Amino acid sequence: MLGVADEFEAAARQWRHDGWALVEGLVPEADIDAVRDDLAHLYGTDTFDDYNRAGFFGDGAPEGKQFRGSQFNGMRGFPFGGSGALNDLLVHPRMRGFADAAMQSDDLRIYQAAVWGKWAGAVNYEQPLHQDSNHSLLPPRMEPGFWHLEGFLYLSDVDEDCAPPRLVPRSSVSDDTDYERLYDHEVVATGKRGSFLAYRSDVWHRGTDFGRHDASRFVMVISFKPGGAEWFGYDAFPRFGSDARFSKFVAGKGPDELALFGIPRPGHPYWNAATIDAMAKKHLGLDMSPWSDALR
Ligand SMILES: O=C(O)CCC(=O)C(=O)O
Repeated sequence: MLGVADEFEAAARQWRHDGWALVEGLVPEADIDAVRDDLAHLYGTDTFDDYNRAGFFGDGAPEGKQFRGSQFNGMRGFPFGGSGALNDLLVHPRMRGFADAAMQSDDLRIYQAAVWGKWAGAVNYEQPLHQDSNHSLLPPRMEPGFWHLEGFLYLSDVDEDCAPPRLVPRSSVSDDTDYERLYDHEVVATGKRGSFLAYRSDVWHRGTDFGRHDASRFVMVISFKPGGAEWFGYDAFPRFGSDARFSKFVAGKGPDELALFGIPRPGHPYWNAATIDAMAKKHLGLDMSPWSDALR
Protein backbone atom coordinates (compact mmCIF):
# COMPACT_ATOMS: atom_id res chain seq x y z
CA MET A 1 0.00 0.00 0.00
CA LEU A 2 1.23 3.51 -0.77
CA GLY A 3 1.99 5.68 2.26
CA VAL A 4 1.16 9.40 2.25
CA ALA A 5 4.83 10.12 1.58
CA ASP A 6 4.81 8.01 -1.64
CA GLU A 7 1.38 9.17 -2.75
CA PHE A 8 2.35 12.82 -2.53
CA GLU A 9 6.02 12.58 -3.46
CA ALA A 10 5.48 14.46 -6.75
CA ALA A 11 3.79 17.35 -4.93
CA ALA A 12 6.45 17.28 -2.22
CA ARG A 13 9.15 17.47 -4.91
CA GLN A 14 7.34 20.35 -6.60
CA TRP A 15 7.19 22.21 -3.26
CA ARG A 16 10.95 21.73 -2.80
CA HIS A 17 11.74 22.80 -6.38
CA ASP A 18 9.15 25.51 -7.11
CA GLY A 19 8.42 26.61 -3.53
CA TRP A 20 4.73 25.78 -3.84
CA ALA A 21 2.37 22.91 -4.62
CA LEU A 22 -1.35 22.34 -4.58
CA VAL A 23 -2.04 18.88 -3.16
CA GLU A 24 -5.48 17.95 -4.41
CA GLY A 25 -7.56 15.72 -2.15
CA LEU A 26 -5.02 15.69 0.67
CA VAL A 27 -7.78 15.60 3.27
CA PRO A 28 -10.90 13.60 2.30
CA GLU A 29 -13.93 15.80 1.61
CA ALA A 30 -15.92 13.93 4.27
CA ASP A 31 -13.43 15.08 6.93
CA ILE A 32 -13.83 18.67 5.72
CA ASP A 33 -17.62 18.45 5.65
CA ALA A 34 -17.50 17.23 9.26
CA VAL A 35 -16.29 20.68 10.43
CA ARG A 36 -19.20 22.61 8.90
CA ASP A 37 -20.96 23.12 12.26
CA ASP A 38 -17.72 24.20 13.94
CA LEU A 39 -17.19 26.77 11.19
CA ALA A 40 -20.71 28.12 11.66
CA HIS A 41 -20.05 28.24 15.41
CA LEU A 42 -16.75 30.05 14.87
CA TYR A 43 -18.22 32.84 12.80
CA GLY A 44 -21.50 32.91 14.72
CA THR A 45 -20.03 33.37 18.18
CA ASP A 46 -16.39 34.42 18.02
CA THR A 47 -15.67 38.11 17.83
CA PHE A 48 -13.00 39.65 15.65
CA ASP A 49 -9.86 40.31 17.70
CA ASP A 50 -7.55 41.60 14.96
CA TYR A 51 -5.65 38.29 14.73
CA ASN A 52 -3.03 39.78 12.41
CA ARG A 53 -2.79 43.13 14.20
CA ALA A 54 -3.50 44.44 10.69
CA GLY A 55 -5.95 47.19 11.62
CA PHE A 56 -3.25 49.82 11.34
CA PHE A 57 -3.05 49.34 7.55
CA GLY A 58 -6.33 51.16 7.05
CA ASP A 59 -8.26 50.40 3.91
CA GLY A 60 -6.77 52.90 1.48
CA ALA A 61 -8.19 53.03 -2.02
CA PRO A 62 -11.11 50.69 -2.72
CA GLU A 63 -9.71 49.70 -6.14
CA GLY A 64 -6.42 48.12 -7.18
CA LYS A 65 -3.92 45.75 -5.60
CA GLN A 66 -3.38 46.74 -1.96
CA PHE A 67 -3.07 45.36 1.54
CA ARG A 68 -6.21 46.46 3.34
CA GLY A 69 -6.55 45.87 7.08
CA SER A 70 -10.08 44.53 6.71
CA GLN A 71 -8.90 41.77 4.31
CA PHE A 72 -7.86 40.01 7.55
CA ASN A 73 -11.07 40.61 9.56
CA GLY A 74 -12.18 37.03 8.85
CA MET A 75 -9.20 35.43 10.59
CA ARG A 76 -9.76 33.46 13.81
CA GLY A 77 -7.02 31.78 15.82
CA PHE A 78 -6.71 28.25 17.25
CA PRO A 79 -8.07 26.82 19.54
CA PHE A 80 -11.56 26.92 18.04
CA GLY A 81 -14.74 26.23 20.02
CA GLY A 82 -17.51 23.85 19.00
CA SER A 83 -17.19 20.09 18.71
CA GLY A 84 -13.40 20.08 18.33
CA ALA A 85 -13.48 18.72 14.76
CA LEU A 86 -11.94 21.92 13.40
CA ASN A 87 -9.05 21.71 15.90
CA ASP A 88 -8.51 18.06 15.04
CA LEU A 89 -7.99 18.92 11.35
CA LEU A 90 -4.69 20.54 12.37
CA VAL A 91 -3.28 17.13 13.22
CA HIS A 92 -4.88 15.27 10.31
CA PRO A 93 -2.44 12.41 9.58
CA ARG A 94 -2.44 13.02 5.83
CA MET A 95 -1.59 16.71 6.17
CA ARG A 96 1.15 15.88 8.63
CA GLY A 97 2.35 13.09 6.30
CA PHE A 98 2.64 15.54 3.44
CA ALA A 99 4.47 18.13 5.56
CA ASP A 100 6.94 15.46 6.75
CA ALA A 101 7.54 14.31 3.15
CA ALA A 102 7.96 17.83 1.76
CA MET A 103 10.19 19.08 4.57
CA GLN A 104 12.04 15.75 4.87
CA SER A 105 11.65 15.62 8.64
CA ASP A 106 9.52 13.80 11.19
CA ASP A 107 10.19 16.38 13.89
CA LEU A 108 8.02 19.33 12.89
CA ARG A 109 6.23 22.04 14.85
CA ILE A 110 3.07 23.92 13.96
CA TYR A 111 3.73 27.62 14.51
CA GLN A 112 0.61 29.16 12.97
CA ALA A 113 -2.94 27.86 13.19
CA ALA A 114 -5.99 29.87 12.16
CA VAL A 115 -9.10 29.84 10.02
CA TRP A 116 -9.68 32.58 7.45
CA GLY A 117 -13.06 33.40 6.00
CA LYS A 118 -13.56 35.79 3.10
CA TRP A 119 -16.90 36.99 1.75
CA ALA A 120 -17.53 38.59 -1.66
CA GLY A 121 -18.27 42.28 -1.30
CA ALA A 122 -16.93 42.60 2.29
CA VAL A 123 -13.73 44.25 1.06
CA ASN A 124 -11.60 44.22 -2.10
CA TYR A 125 -9.25 41.28 -1.35
CA GLU A 126 -6.91 42.00 -4.30
CA GLN A 127 -3.29 42.17 -3.06
CA PRO A 128 0.02 42.98 -4.73
CA LEU A 129 2.51 40.13 -5.21
CA HIS A 130 4.63 39.82 -2.08
CA GLN A 131 6.86 37.44 -0.16
CA ASP A 132 5.95 36.85 3.50
CA SER A 133 8.59 38.51 5.63
CA ASN A 134 6.55 38.24 8.82
CA HIS A 135 7.21 34.58 9.68
CA SER A 136 10.93 34.73 10.42
CA LEU A 137 13.58 36.85 12.08
CA LEU A 138 16.10 35.62 9.50
CA PRO A 139 16.41 35.87 5.73
CA PRO A 140 15.17 32.68 4.01
CA ARG A 141 17.44 29.67 3.69
CA MET A 142 15.15 27.19 2.03
CA GLU A 143 16.94 23.90 2.63
CA PRO A 144 16.16 20.90 4.85
CA GLY A 145 16.32 21.86 8.52
CA PHE A 146 16.15 25.58 7.80
CA TRP A 147 12.98 25.96 5.79
CA HIS A 148 9.32 26.22 6.71
CA LEU A 149 6.04 25.40 5.02
CA GLU A 150 3.05 27.72 4.93
CA GLY A 151 -0.24 26.12 4.05
CA PHE A 152 -3.90 26.73 3.30
CA LEU A 153 -6.16 23.72 3.77
CA TYR A 154 -9.23 24.53 1.65
CA LEU A 155 -12.38 24.21 3.77
CA SER A 156 -14.60 25.27 0.86
CA ASP A 157 -14.24 24.72 -2.88
CA VAL A 158 -12.00 27.45 -4.29
CA ASP A 159 -12.76 28.03 -7.97
CA GLU A 160 -11.61 30.91 -10.25
CA ASP A 161 -14.30 33.20 -8.83
CA CYS A 162 -13.68 32.31 -5.15
CA ALA A 163 -10.67 34.53 -4.48
CA PRO A 164 -8.03 31.88 -5.28
CA PRO A 165 -4.44 32.66 -4.25
CA ARG A 166 -2.02 33.34 -7.11
CA LEU A 167 1.63 32.34 -6.94
CA VAL A 168 4.79 32.61 -9.03
CA PRO A 169 6.72 29.30 -9.21
CA ARG A 170 10.33 29.89 -8.25
CA SER A 171 11.51 28.03 -11.34
CA SER A 172 9.72 30.59 -13.61
CA VAL A 173 11.63 33.63 -12.38
CA SER A 174 14.97 34.65 -10.94
CA ASP A 175 16.05 37.11 -8.27
CA ASP A 176 16.69 39.58 -11.11
CA THR A 177 13.20 39.41 -12.60
CA ASP A 178 11.66 42.86 -12.75
CA TYR A 179 8.83 43.13 -10.17
CA GLU A 180 6.15 44.05 -12.75
CA ARG A 181 7.18 41.07 -14.94
CA LEU A 182 6.49 38.66 -12.04
CA TYR A 183 2.76 39.02 -12.73
CA ASP A 184 3.29 37.41 -16.17
CA HIS A 185 4.28 34.16 -14.45
CA GLU A 186 1.43 33.82 -11.95
CA VAL A 187 -0.41 30.54 -11.59
CA VAL A 188 -3.80 30.29 -9.96
CA ALA A 189 -4.31 27.82 -7.08
CA THR A 190 -7.90 26.64 -7.49
CA GLY A 191 -8.93 23.42 -5.77
CA LYS A 192 -11.77 21.49 -4.19
CA ARG A 193 -12.22 21.48 -0.43
CA GLY A 194 -9.68 19.15 1.15
CA SER A 195 -6.94 20.41 -1.17
CA PHE A 196 -3.84 21.79 0.52
CA LEU A 197 -1.87 24.72 -0.86
CA ALA A 198 1.71 24.52 0.42
CA TYR A 199 4.15 27.36 -0.19
CA ARG A 200 7.06 29.19 1.40
CA SER A 201 7.98 32.75 2.21
CA ASP A 202 10.48 32.97 -0.68
CA VAL A 203 7.60 32.54 -3.15
CA TRP A 204 5.87 35.58 -4.65
CA HIS A 205 2.14 35.23 -4.10
CA ARG A 206 -0.97 37.25 -3.41
CA GLY A 207 -4.62 37.17 -2.48
CA THR A 208 -7.22 38.01 -5.14
CA ASP A 209 -10.81 39.24 -5.09
CA PHE A 210 -14.02 37.37 -5.83
CA GLY A 211 -15.35 37.12 -9.39
CA ARG A 212 -19.01 36.82 -8.36
CA HIS A 213 -21.05 38.43 -5.63
CA ASP A 214 -22.53 35.34 -3.92
CA ALA A 215 -19.25 33.55 -3.09
CA SER A 216 -17.23 32.98 0.07
CA ARG A 217 -13.96 31.21 0.82
CA PHE A 218 -12.75 29.41 3.95
CA VAL A 219 -9.26 28.07 4.52
CA MET A 220 -7.35 26.71 7.50
CA VAL A 221 -4.05 28.52 7.74
CA ILE A 222 -1.37 26.18 9.05
CA SER A 223 2.40 26.65 9.04
CA PHE A 224 5.10 24.13 9.92
CA LYS A 225 8.74 24.59 10.93
CA PRO A 226 11.45 22.11 11.93
CA GLY A 227 11.76 21.46 15.67
CA GLY A 228 14.45 23.82 16.98
CA ALA A 229 14.02 26.47 14.26
CA GLU A 230 13.19 29.19 16.77
CA TRP A 231 13.57 31.95 14.22
CA PHE A 232 10.18 31.07 12.72
CA GLY A 233 7.01 32.02 14.55
CA TYR A 234 3.57 33.53 14.38
CA ASP A 235 1.20 32.20 17.07
CA ALA A 236 2.05 31.51 20.72
CA PHE A 237 0.21 28.36 21.84
CA PRO A 238 1.49 28.43 25.46
CA ARG A 239 -1.04 31.25 25.98
CA PHE A 240 -3.67 28.52 25.91
CA GLY A 241 -2.12 26.34 28.63
CA SER A 242 -5.17 26.76 30.83
CA ASP A 243 -7.77 27.23 28.09
CA ALA A 244 -10.55 24.63 28.30
CA ARG A 245 -10.65 24.42 24.47
CA PHE A 246 -6.96 23.45 24.41
CA SER A 247 -7.47 20.82 27.13
CA LYS A 248 -10.37 19.38 25.12
CA PHE A 249 -8.12 19.30 22.04
CA VAL A 250 -5.26 17.43 23.72
CA ALA A 251 -7.56 14.80 25.31
CA GLY A 252 -7.05 11.54 23.44
CA LYS A 253 -4.05 12.80 21.47
CA GLY A 254 -0.70 11.01 21.40
CA PRO A 255 2.92 12.16 21.70
CA ASP A 256 3.46 12.67 17.94
CA GLU A 257 0.41 14.91 17.61
CA LEU A 258 1.28 16.94 20.71
CA ALA A 259 4.93 17.31 19.68
CA LEU A 260 3.60 19.45 16.81
CA PHE A 261 2.63 22.00 19.46
CA GLY A 262 5.92 21.81 21.36
CA ILE A 263 4.91 19.32 24.07
CA PRO A 264 8.04 17.20 24.72
CA ARG A 265 7.90 13.57 23.63
CA PRO A 266 8.15 10.67 26.14
CA GLY A 267 11.74 10.27 27.34
CA HIS A 268 12.48 14.01 27.27
CA PRO A 269 14.32 15.07 30.47
CA TYR A 270 11.42 17.37 31.40
CA TRP A 271 9.34 14.37 32.30
CA ASN A 272 9.52 12.84 35.76
CA ALA A 273 6.85 11.31 37.96
CA ALA A 274 5.82 14.73 39.31
CA THR A 275 5.52 16.52 35.94
CA ILE A 276 3.66 13.57 34.40
CA ASP A 277 1.18 13.56 37.27
CA ALA A 278 0.73 17.35 37.08
CA MET A 279 0.21 17.20 33.30
CA ALA A 280 -2.54 14.58 33.72
CA LYS A 281 -4.28 16.90 36.21
CA LYS A 282 -3.82 19.98 34.01
CA HIS A 283 -5.37 18.36 30.93
CA LEU A 284 -7.97 15.84 32.04
CA GLY A 285 -8.45 13.14 29.42
CA LEU A 286 -4.85 13.18 28.23
CA ASP A 287 -3.53 9.63 28.54
CA MET A 288 -0.03 10.06 29.97
CA SER A 289 0.86 6.34 29.82
CA PRO A 290 3.30 6.75 26.86
CA TRP A 291 5.19 9.29 28.96
CA SER A 292 5.15 7.23 32.18
CA ASP A 293 6.07 4.04 30.25
CA ALA A 294 9.19 5.86 29.03
CA LEU A 295 10.27 6.56 32.62
CA ARG A 296 10.57 2.82 33.37
O1 LIG B 1 -5.62 34.73 1.14
C1 LIG B 1 -4.90 34.55 0.17
O2 LIG B 1 -5.30 34.00 -0.87
C2 LIG B 1 -3.46 34.99 0.20
C3 LIG B 1 -3.25 36.04 1.24
C4 LIG B 1 -1.83 36.48 1.40
O3 LIG B 1 -0.96 36.10 0.68
C5 LIG B 1 -1.49 37.39 2.50
O4 LIG B 1 -2.39 37.98 3.13
O5 LIG B 1 -0.28 37.55 2.78
